[in-house]
Order: sequence, then structure tokens, then C-alpha cells
Amino acid sequence: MITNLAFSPEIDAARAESRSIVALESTIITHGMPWPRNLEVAHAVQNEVRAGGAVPATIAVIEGTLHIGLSDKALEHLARSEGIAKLSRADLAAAMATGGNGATTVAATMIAARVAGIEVFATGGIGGVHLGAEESFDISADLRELAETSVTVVASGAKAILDLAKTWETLETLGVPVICMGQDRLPAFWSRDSPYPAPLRMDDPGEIARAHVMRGALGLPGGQLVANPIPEANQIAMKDLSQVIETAREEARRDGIVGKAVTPYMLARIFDLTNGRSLEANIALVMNNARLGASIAQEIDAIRLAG
Ligand code: PSU
Ligand code: MN
Repeated sequence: MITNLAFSPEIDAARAESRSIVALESTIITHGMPWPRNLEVAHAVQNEVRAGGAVPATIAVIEGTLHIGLSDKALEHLARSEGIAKLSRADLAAAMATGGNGATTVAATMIAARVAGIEVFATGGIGGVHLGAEESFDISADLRELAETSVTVVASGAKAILDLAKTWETLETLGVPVICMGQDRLPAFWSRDSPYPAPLRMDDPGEIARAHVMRGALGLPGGQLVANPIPEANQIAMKDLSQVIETAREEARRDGIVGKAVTPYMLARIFDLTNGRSLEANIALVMNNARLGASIAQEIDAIRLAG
């Protein structure tokens, strides 16, 4: 029994009416995008879930309470905050126990979604194995979370600032289904294409929902990662980004950036170095993932209702 868990009025109503809910993370707002675009996007993504026929539950920890669904005021407060904690599996409980505040990463949002009975979560990109991990050992807790927590996560693959080959290999080792939506090769966040073949391919949300339910029936712990390619019109070709990523990496090294700070630092530098183009692409793909998440959530609920 978790005492410090709060559902927003919208989520309370959705639960009472058995409407489909899609979880959304808050680290993308606090650490992934600059003010004030982050707040606009937070609202736009929520609206995209609603337009897709489901109810959005943005998740964060505020004064020790795990909030499932945020008021507009709370969302704005988060979006404006600087230096707020980025909570993952290791520190979610500690933040709740000590009355802390924090944005939830993919890992922490998955944990919160499971606790709240939400089976689908949409975001931009998951964390993964960082470039140079053989030296730094920097591997996101998101990967292990996917192996343990039964939530289907819709993302556009892992960010291209990561070592994608090692990230996909690790997910395979962990037995996480990586399902590519509608194509045979995995997307690479800002680009639709990559050299990596899709371990699994599905072409409609109903199949993804059936696979999710089937895993539960088999008693398999862990979630699914749905790799949804960025819309064609918004993509940035890999060759246009590799130099930018390399520059951002060198700067991160020069500035001694390590641990949790690496991902936000790299994203911010890449936004600057592309004059905001990478941000626009990031926004487009999150919206696209929100829409697909809404469809998958409704398909899962339809299966549960029929069963
Ligand atoms: N993808 C984005 N923007 C982000 C993140 C991912 O496009 O801000 C965040 C997610 O919350 C993800 C986290 O869980 O970065 C991974 O951080 P780390 O590499 O420190 O585990
Ligand atoms: Mn890390």
C-alpha cells in the first residue's frame, strides 16, 4: 500500500470510467527540452494522447508524493524548475520517503505506471549504453527496467548519442522484445533508418497489444519496447548528425560531464549545434509516439474487456 500516491482528477475519472490511459514521463520536460518549449510540448503531447482517444498521465514526484497525472500548474512549475532531481529506479523511493521533488525518467515512469495500473507509456527515446561504456560503464537503468517491469514503452529507439549496437545487444541479452513499427530496420531517434535490423516487426497496434497481453499470460516479467520511426517529414539524416554528436561528445568530455548529467548535456548541445532542428524533430517524434501509445492502450483494454 503506497500512501503518497495521488491521481489527478482527470485520471481518477478515467479510472472510474475504465478509459484507456497512457503514461508520460517528466524528465523529458525538465532535462530534455529548454523552457518554454518544454511546457508547450508537455501540453501538446497530452493533447495528442487525448486526440488519439486515451487519457494522458504525466508522472512526477512532488513533495514526496508520486503524482499520476499533473495539473497545469504543477506542469508549469516543473517546466520552469532548474536543478530538479532526475529520478530513476535507484532514487525514486528515496525521493518519496524524504519528501523530495523529481522528474521521472523512463525507468521511474515505468515503475510508477505499473503501480498505477497503467500498461502503456509513450516517450521520445529510452536511455541505453553510452558511447565509451567500455571505459565509463555508463549504461542506463532504463534497460534493466524494461526487463523487469511489465509496461509497453513506445519510443523512437534509443537516442543516437548512444552506442546503438551495444544498446540493442543488451536488450536482446535481457530478453526485452524490441518491436519495430512498420519497417524492417530499427529507427535511430532523429532518423528513420539505421544499420540495425529490427528483432521484431509489427504493423498495427492490435498486434503489439496482443503481444503485451500474451507476455502477461505467460507470466513473463518485463515490458516491450516499441521502436516507432520519426515521421518522414521531420527526420534528420544520420550523416548530418554524426559530426554534431561527435562535437557534443568531445565537449562533454572536456567539461568532465559524467553520470546522470551526460544525457541532458548532450541533448542541449545538439539542440544548439543544429540551431534547434534536433529539438523540432524530437518534438515531432514524441507526438507520433503519443498517438501510437493511445492506440495500443485502447487495443489492450479491448482485449481485456473481451477476455
Ligand atoms: N530521451 C529524450 N530526452 C530525454 C530522455 C530520453 O529524448 O530527456 C531522458 C529519459 O527520461 C531517459 C533518460 O529515461 O533521459 C535516460 O537518462 P540516463 O541516460 O541518465 O539513464
Ligand atoms: Mn547514465
